[in-house]
Parts: sequence; C-alpha cells; structure tokens
Amino acid sequence: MDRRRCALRGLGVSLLMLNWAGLAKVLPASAAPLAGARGLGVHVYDHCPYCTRVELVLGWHGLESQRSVYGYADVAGPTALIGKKMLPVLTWHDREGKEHKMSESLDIIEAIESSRESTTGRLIARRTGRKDLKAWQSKLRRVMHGLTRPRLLQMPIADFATQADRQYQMDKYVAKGFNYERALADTNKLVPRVNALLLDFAELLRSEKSLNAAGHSWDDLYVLPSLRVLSCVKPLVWPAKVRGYVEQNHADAGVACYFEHAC
Ligand SMILES: N[C@@H](CCC(=O)N[C@@H](CS)C(=O)NCC(=O)O)C(=O)O
Repeated sequence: MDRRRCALRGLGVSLLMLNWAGLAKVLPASAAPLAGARGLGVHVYDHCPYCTRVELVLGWHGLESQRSVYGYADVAGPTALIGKKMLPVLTWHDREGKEHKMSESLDIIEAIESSRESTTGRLIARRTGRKDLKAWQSKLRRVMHGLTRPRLLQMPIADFATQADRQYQMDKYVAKGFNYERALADTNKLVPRVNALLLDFAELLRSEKSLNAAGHSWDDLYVLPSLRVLSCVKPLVWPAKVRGYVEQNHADAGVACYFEHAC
C-alpha cells in the first residue's frame, strides 16, 4: 500500500534548526540530517499516531517516500531497522550512497521541517499550550480507546492482517487491564460522550484547516492522529467542520482515514 515513492534531491544545508521543544540551537552544517538525502522510506504502523504525524508532515511538504507498513506482531522487521520494535522510522541514502535511519517522530519531523528539499519552508509552529485544547485531549483519551481498539482490528490495514497481529494488540492492552468485550458492550455509553467531544472540538477550531488562526502547529499534530483513529468508529456523528478538518488535512498529505471502513 505505497502511497508515495520517489527520491529527495539536492537538499541544501540547514544551519539553524529549532527543536521540537522550541529551543533554538545551531547545528553544524554536517548535522543537517537530510542534506543530500535520496530515496526516502517511511516505515510505519498504519494505526500508530506517531507514524501518522510523520506522514502528515511528509505529505504537507510534498516529499514523497516509499511507505512500508508492518504487521503488529512482526518483531524482526522493525527490529532490523533500529534494533528495537518501534516505529516510525525514516530511512534514506546520502550523496555517497550511505544508508541512514532515524527514529522518534519528533526528530523525524524536525529533520523534514529543516530540510531545504521542501519548497514550502517550515510549516509547523510550536505547540501553543492552549489550556482548552489540553483539557479536551485528556477528556478524549479517557473515552476513545474503548471505541477504537476493538475496531482498529477490523480495519483493512497491514498492521492487523493476521490473527497473530490482532492477538499482539489484544495481548498488549489486556495486560494493561483493557477488556475488549466490555469495551464493545459499552459502545452505546461511549458514543454520546465522544460525540459531545467532537462538538466541543468544533469550537476549538480557529480555521478550517488548523486549530490556530496562524496555520498548522504541533497542536494539530497532536490531535489529528487521534481524530483519524476515531474515523474507524461508525456510530460517531461528526460535525461538518470537524470532519472537514480531518479529511482535508489527511487528503492534503495523501494519508487515508478509515471513514469508508468504519464499523
Ligand atoms: N517516542 C516514539 C514513540 C513511538 C511508538 O511508541 N510507537 C509505537 C506504535 S504507536 C510502537 O512502535 N510500538 C511497538 C509495540 O507496541 O510493539 C516516537 O515519537 O516516535
């Protein structure tokens, strides 16, 4: 399911990089991680919010990449990349043909943002720390997983293609006290709560495509992947403004949501 393919060409050197926390630091020219990068590869789980935020930023920058999606029970695949089972990972070759691998979504996004290959320049402002947004996110976290975890297993994504992949997800969350049967039985209780939060979210949006009037920021990157995951839950009622925000931002990046497969 490759959505992007191509090579980065002629990356310039970026001297000034702002890290994700917003602290300015000057890196030597050689530290511009994507300088001269070719053949970007993005290694992801489709359902993973950290992976989605990377794919959103790649897409908004118009940087194409070879997309590899791993089964959730596949230990060898991701481990072969960075020595541990954790995604996302970005891979590329430098001008000399040497292969590079980068993990940690924050670092990957910073590398993309600071690359000169993108014609857009920086797109993502710092997180604002909006209290209304923080409060909304913590309410959502408390109720969304009961709806999304069982349904994500039904999505036609490589993450959960095999019984072993689905079992891996279930074992992971059952070990943390999650109960799949109870969660599904609670659907009718959880849906109205999430519907109310979607209505609240419409009030938080200060532009059609971004939470803040000035354009995309880390606020959007923290929220959009959660909303994308919620798109697998059929009984939810999406306010037009919120659905537009989710669909447009993912479409702009070439990242599919789950609306059409919702159950
Ligand atoms: N700090 C990392 C977190 C990445 C992460 O937690 N990835 C999860 C998927 S959402 C993972 O690879 N989990 C492996 C597993 O649960 O087996 C980042 O921001 O990239």
